[in-house]
Amino acid sequence: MNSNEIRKSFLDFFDSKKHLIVSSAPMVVKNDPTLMFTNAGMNQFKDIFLGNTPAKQRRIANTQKCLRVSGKHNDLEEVGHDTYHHTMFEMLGNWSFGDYFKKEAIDWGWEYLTQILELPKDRLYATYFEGSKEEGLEADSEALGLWKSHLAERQIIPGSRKDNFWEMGETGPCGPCSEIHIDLRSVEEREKVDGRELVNTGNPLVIEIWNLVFMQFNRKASGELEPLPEKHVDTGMGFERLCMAMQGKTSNYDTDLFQPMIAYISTASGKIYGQDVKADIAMRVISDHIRAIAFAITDGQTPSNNGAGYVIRRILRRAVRYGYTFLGFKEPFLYQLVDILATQFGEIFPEIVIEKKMVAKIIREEESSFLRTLSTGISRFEKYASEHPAIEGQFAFELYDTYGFPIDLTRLLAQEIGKEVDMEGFNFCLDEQKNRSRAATKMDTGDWVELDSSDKSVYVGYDRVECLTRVIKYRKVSSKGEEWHQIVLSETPFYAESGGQVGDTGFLEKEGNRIEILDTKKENNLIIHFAKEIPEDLSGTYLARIKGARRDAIASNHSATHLMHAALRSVLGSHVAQKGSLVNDEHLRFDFTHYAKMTDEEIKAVENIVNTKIAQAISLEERREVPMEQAQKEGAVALFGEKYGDTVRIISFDREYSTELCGGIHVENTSRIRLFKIISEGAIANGIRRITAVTGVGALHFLEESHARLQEVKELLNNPNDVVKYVQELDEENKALKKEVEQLS
Ligand code: ALA
Repeated sequence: MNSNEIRKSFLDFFDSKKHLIVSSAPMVVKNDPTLMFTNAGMNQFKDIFLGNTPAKQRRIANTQKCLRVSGKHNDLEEVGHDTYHHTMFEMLGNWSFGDYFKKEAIDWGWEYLTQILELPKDRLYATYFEGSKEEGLEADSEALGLWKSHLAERQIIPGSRKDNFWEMGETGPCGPCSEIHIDLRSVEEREKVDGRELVNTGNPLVIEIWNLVFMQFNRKASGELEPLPEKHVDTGMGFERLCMAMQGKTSNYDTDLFQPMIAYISTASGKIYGQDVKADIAMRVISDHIRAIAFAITDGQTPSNNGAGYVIRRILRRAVRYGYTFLGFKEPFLYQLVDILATQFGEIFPEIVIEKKMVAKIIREEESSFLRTLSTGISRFEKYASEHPAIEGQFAFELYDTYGFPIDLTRLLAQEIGKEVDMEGFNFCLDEQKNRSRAATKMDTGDWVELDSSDKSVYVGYDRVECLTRVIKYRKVSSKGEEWHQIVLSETPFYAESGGQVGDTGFLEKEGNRIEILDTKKENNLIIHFAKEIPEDLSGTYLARIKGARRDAIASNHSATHLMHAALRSVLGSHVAQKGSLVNDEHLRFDFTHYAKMTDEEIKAVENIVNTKIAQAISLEERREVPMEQAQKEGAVALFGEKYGDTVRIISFDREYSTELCGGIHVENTSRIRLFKIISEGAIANGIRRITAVTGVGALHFLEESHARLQEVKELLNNPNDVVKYVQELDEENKALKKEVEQLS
């Protein structure tokens, strides 16, 4: 079976077991401060496990794009050096939300592997949780018993907390798990050493393919395990490994998932895969990393200097560097592979096809700039080496930090001229930097103090700006030396930051006492209100009220963003796609794809269209809970990298003119925006432009200020009748005088 057939067989199988097949969530995580990237299929369902959101369907299956390059699950250093770890990989998963549990999970897993895929039973092993005294948890005898009906006892192995108790991160949903491993060694090897001995020992051919997690607990910040309201199943199967097993290969890179890429790299570099250890590693690194980079960009994370963007930049640089050093790629190369990805994955992840031009452009740009740094760094190295007997740790660190040189590259360069790198010094500098950044990003999150555990939090802010409410729970968090209190309310009019729109601010009031809410954010679908000061007793009924004038300014900027988006598409063309957006009470900022600087005429045309729409006083049409299918049929503008549910909210200002999927706050009528003015337009990356604009009072202030500046200039020039003409003459006179002075001197 080829990889597409294998993937399909998994989804078809769980479809036949009454699972709803959903698409992969974006790889870039937005609403969870504990995660940068999706690291497991279950991330998008975390709020269901925690009981924050009810499950709409109790059985779900999919393939999920995952990235394990930061945080608790990080495989980056292994990638390329071994044959079965990846940065980005697909995780096939089936879920039960409070529906079936261990029996069905195990029986169906077995049925799929042995009856549908017909993998040989004697090569399969299952592990189960042996229990933990420390945690006060018993061995999972239920899983053991269930496996006994499928496997001989020698194929069932107890496992420790490390291997058989799965946790998403430091906190969050977790539970005992049961893994399925496969032995892919030759018959002779298997006769020599029993596969049982090699399970979970790091053997590349006796590997885990599927993890069945029985979600039962929430790990709290205190380390305590708290039982979840319901029991769930979360499974994850490594798709690339499954393909290796099914296609009779001994490396993931030998499957049809990677071979087209490796063949292309091989032709381009003139090196044959399988002949030179280092070139092979480089080919594996590139064919792996290009997937992570391209899909991260497609899902909205461009390479940048900090946070998640920096992780992507580091992966890209790692690929460039391996190509440069071991395959001789001195010119941008990676971007050429995007086409192959689009052909291979277009069916299951259509976003890569639609975005491929933009993705390739961004990658190419990054490559060029890093290749320049790389050659500057190499010159720096050569100069330094000619003046010093050895390479000091501090200098190696500078190369690493400023030029993105991994230490093995510096060592390689040193080795070539017979010099040593002071590794102790380098590691010291590296540790120091790690400690610094750890201290800068450290966040201590206290456990929730629950006042009312039975209650759910309801958002009423689309219809109201105030409401009566109660505090459900609160906790203390501290980061970067600041302390905050986070509060969850039973009902709230506060909009939580999302879709580019900032969070609301306002007050909670009870009997003359006031708690000031300084920000509102979402975490796993919970709306969290941020306060500096809270009273000791938070019980009782509060009036929650948002700052109305600020909210009106935000709504005005948000609606103007929609009007401008449509205007940009009509003035510049339908290739304009939103790439980023920020809406606050002062301005709106909008990033979009377009390949040239906008001319003054184009800017004016966009302003005119938007101001005409404002003058036409078009009423807001807001539709909630529209089935996604219908929204698509209507051609509502959706964004890649956004996770949408089965039903969506649609915002239109004249359906023919502007219709977008949006969860934000808008004016009731475009006339409320009053005035729209673009104040800047520029490039932020190759092919991506940024517009900043103002509306309403903000636009008036801008015009007033511009006018005042002009007045000042006029006064400085003694109020000429035509100031422009006057300045032109002044400029010409100045040039003539300069020339004369030059001649004279
Ligand atoms: N969530 C489990 C894992 O990632 C299935 O292994």
